[in-house]
Amino acid sequence: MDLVRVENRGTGLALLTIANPPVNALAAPVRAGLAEAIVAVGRDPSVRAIVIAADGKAFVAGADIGEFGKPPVSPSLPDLLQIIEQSEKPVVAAIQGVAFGGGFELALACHGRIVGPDARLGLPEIKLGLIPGAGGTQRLPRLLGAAPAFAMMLDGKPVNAFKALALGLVDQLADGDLLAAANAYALELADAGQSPQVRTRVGRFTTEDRADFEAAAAEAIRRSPKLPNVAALAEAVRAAMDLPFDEGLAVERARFLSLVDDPTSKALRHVFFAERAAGRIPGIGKEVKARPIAQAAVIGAGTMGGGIAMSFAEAGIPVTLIEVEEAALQTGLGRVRANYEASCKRGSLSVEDMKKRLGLIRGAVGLEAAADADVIVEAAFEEMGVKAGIFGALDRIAKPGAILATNTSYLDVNAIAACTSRPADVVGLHFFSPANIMRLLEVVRGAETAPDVLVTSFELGRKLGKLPVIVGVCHGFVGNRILAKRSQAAERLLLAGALPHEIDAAVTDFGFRMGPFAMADLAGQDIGWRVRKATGARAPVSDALCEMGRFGQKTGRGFYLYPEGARKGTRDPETEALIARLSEEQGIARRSFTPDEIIARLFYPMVNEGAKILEEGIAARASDIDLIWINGYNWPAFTGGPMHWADGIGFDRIVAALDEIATETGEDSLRPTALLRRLAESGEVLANVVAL
Ligand code: T1G
Repeated sequence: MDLVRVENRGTGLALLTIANPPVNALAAPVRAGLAEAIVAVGRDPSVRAIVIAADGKAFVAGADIGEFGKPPVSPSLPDLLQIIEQSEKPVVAAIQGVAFGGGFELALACHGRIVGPDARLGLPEIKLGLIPGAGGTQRLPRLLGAAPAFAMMLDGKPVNAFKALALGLVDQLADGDLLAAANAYALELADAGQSPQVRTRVGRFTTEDRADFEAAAAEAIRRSPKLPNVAALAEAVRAAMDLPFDEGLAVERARFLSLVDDPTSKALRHVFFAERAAGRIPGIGKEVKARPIAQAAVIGAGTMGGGIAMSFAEAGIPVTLIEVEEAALQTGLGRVRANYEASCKRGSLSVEDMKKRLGLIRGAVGLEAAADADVIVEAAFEEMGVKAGIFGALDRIAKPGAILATNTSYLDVNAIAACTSRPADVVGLHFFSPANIMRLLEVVRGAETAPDVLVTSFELGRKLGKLPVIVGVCHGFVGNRILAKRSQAAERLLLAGALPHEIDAAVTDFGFRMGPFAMADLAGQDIGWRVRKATGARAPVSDALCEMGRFGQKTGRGFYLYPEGARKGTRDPETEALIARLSEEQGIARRSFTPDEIIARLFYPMVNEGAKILEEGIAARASDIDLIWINGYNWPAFTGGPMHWADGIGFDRIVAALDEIATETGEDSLRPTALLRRLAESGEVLANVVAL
């Protein structure tokens, strides 16, 4: 199939159409096709002007991310853009849908740009750990100025057609026939003998603009010490101001190519493809269609239930929030309103939108109010008896075909399904707190959950702005099961000799926003304590603190001290003395640990548990586990997630370390699982392990 069609319209205009579904990525054959076409029509005396258009909903999604790291294939994108820009015959881009990354850079190298009303233009390379590598850092500042261009490339967000026109990024917004407008504009340029090049735009860099840029660059670099592409972006934009165009282009290209090989970019590109792979549910093909979801119900107006109801309202889906008695319902509705009012106060939500969302949330008392819902999400107390009662009642109340979902974090979804006569309609939808903010949605596949219920759950999850990931039924599914391993490892480390602030510092230096102990104090240790008492689990230090009523921030002290309600804890000598006493009672000779040892002792057991999860088929692929920890627990995305990070460490090292820790602590559960031993012997990586 021709990836670039060439049509000589006989009107003096040549139309080049990119056809590389699904998003017209600028893969090597597309670049070659475009280069050949531009040269060919450039030689054709019957052609006076050229338009570049594209098939499908996207103009061009960018360079082909899958090509990075592979041997380069000519023409490179900069070479192609040079051919376009140097064309004597004017070249105009006709942009519908997205023009991202190299797609927007291609348009900037053209002599004119016409957009349709659905166009979105952006340079999101920063999100891939890169910078624009085909002139974006040199051309965009010439159109916008250095500071606005730097800001746009730093957040990577697109602008819509109207904003693009207002900013002067495009020449026209065609509200009718986009191609006709582009053709007319190209011929107009030809008639005027013009082929205006963005590279020749000068005079945008005022003293004020330069000062604003330098301040923004310094702040951006300070905030992202672990991201080399931020400094590289600043360097490239500075070159746009200080150097002739081609020299600036050379600086950009050199920085871009070094970033392509950087581990942070490889990690972020891994995450990009992981998010797309997560949408593929094992054993379910595209022929399985979702059930229609016109209205929802949420059972339980607590923090989770309220947050879930807010997610539905945000997606424009009417939702009934149900409680067992009026007072609890009013408390829940009050909390939802307070959340919205806080957002309005912050300016992140308009009053109009708040009213619209509140208008979509109806409160009710009694499960009968769920009778008309197409999906019902149970977010009641985390106790099997309570859930069994609710699902038994819903089985009688809910309409045929309604999806019955539980938001349980730990409990057995199959046991809950067995409380109904319709286990095929039962699924776990495990939201993460706060449910209206956190992206992750673990979709728990019960033994009898119907394929279309899973497809509906994924489609609904995306509509709610979530990242759905399929998981199997076990205690804690994937995220919390691995979290339990980290929590046990953290407690073990305290007794072995490390102190809370040392462990938290190692974890935040790794890239987490908070360490495990600061997080426990923030969330409140009493929650985990209650679960441990119910399951007979032990956490000697946390249990001792909870026995003393030291739950964390909410009680003014936990692992740390929070004087006068401070948000940031300070070391608590009493906690440290308690830890030393517990070590002594257990006959453990305390020793110090380096940050690297702390990271290994905390994270290797998590990787081991992830490997067991893959062996048991609880997760479909290693990259799903990465997404769960990045989006549910703030594992730093620039390391790719726990499994991608482990791939980079090497399993010979991890297996040896786990054996050593297991021997030292006598914890046989830390022995490396068979899959890890296999990888250590074969030198293989987890990324190639297909669990299902
Ligand atoms: N390269 C390769 N494949 C891509 C791709 C890309 N740029 N964009 C999307 N795909 C694949 C994706 O993996 C999926 O594949 C399918 O297309 C549909 O994607 C030199 C260096 C455009 C908004 O970062 O943001 O240009 O799973 O499910 O929801 O300066 O895709 O079907 O096998 O996301 O409709 C910069 C990335 C690249 C944009 C469409 N561009 N893409 O969303 O579909 S670097 C980007 C997106 C660059 C230059 C630099 C979205 C989309 P599969 P999808 P969608």
